[in-house]
Amino acid sequence: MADLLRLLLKVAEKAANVARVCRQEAPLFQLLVQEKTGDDKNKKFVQDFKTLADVVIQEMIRHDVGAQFPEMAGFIHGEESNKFENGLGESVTVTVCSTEEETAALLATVLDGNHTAASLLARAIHQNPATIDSSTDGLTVPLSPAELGIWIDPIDATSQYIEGKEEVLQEGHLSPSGLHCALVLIGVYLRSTGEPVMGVINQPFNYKDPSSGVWRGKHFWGVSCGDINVCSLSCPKGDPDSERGLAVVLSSSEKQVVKETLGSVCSPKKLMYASGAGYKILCVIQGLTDVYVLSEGSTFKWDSCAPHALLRALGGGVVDLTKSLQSSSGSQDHHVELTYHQPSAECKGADRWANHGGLVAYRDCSQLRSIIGALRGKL
Ligand code: 2IP
Ligand code: CA
Ligand code: CA
Repeated sequence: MADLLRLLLKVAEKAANVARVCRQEAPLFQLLVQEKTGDDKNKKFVQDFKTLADVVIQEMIRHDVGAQFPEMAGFIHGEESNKFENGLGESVTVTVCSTEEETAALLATVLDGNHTAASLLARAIHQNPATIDSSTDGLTVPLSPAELGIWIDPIDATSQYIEGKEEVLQEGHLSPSGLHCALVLIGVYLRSTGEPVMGVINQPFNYKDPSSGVWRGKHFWGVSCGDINVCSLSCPKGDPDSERGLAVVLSSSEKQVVKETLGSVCSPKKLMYASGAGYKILCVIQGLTDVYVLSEGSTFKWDSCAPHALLRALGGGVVDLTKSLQSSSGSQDHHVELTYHQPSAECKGADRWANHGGLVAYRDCSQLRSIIGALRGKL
């Protein structure tokens, strides 16, 4: 299944192109913002954003993967619903058609007849991205498409994507907010057990060329199945001459008791805040922090599946916080790792796929144990 990995890297790059095109045209971008309603609303936000870019990207990935791996077609899920309502109150189902012209015509109906915008989007969707160097040669992945499912978050950290603050990233430093927090996340899991086995992360706004003003992206990938654990990044080395304590990243909306408790186990200045659930897990993957702790059920399967696979490839993982606090064997217990195949039957809409118990993303089991130990009895 190394072919699947190469395809996912390619579609994620195409997705990043769509995300960049949508931001480049300010008037187009205004058009794309639509409010979510009903059961699909992420209850965490009073107002959530649903953009046509999100829907288009998700459908494009679904289309391309389904075309090359028909066995997976019914098992490609994502955050967005492909029903879109245009300014005239008409409901349009967004799909990727077989030609650029047909896709442009369909998108024009969503965009209330704005053919310029529709053509720009259709071009990005149908364009083959530049080949990306992924060094996946020689990689064999002993899985077959009929045993796999996919979770897509077409754009994670939509609020940062829409706000559009530009930051210059510094090597080795976590930067709390801005366009770089927006990520394309594609995760692959085993249908039988729900384990995440492959993940691709694309960061569309990694670096802006100062002379041309053009944004460049960056991609990350990982495979973890059986004895095969490969990641595009190597496990970050700890600082050898420091007895530094833990570094932790949280959401700024995290509970006060969690902030205070973890503040006391962290080294000074190592309790940090950042936007984007995917970006926070990516910070753990890159070694910009040690763990990401979230005490609420405000993330979903599509947020964690892809980065979870990369962490597993590096020897870490993502556990359910509530279950870990209850489990007597703590982090030794494999049942506390998040899984991706079963909905919560008692919930409706997007909530069926929430990571209800909160989570801890980690690279190192002993650091996970310290976090669980510190939080036990506090929540
Ligand atoms: C969001 C996004 C938010 C995150 C939230 C996710 O996904 O990643 O940033 O909140 O949990 O569901 P926070 O930044 O406080 O961690 P999306 O942008 O796709 O809705
Ligand atoms: Ca998300
Ligand atoms: Ca999203």
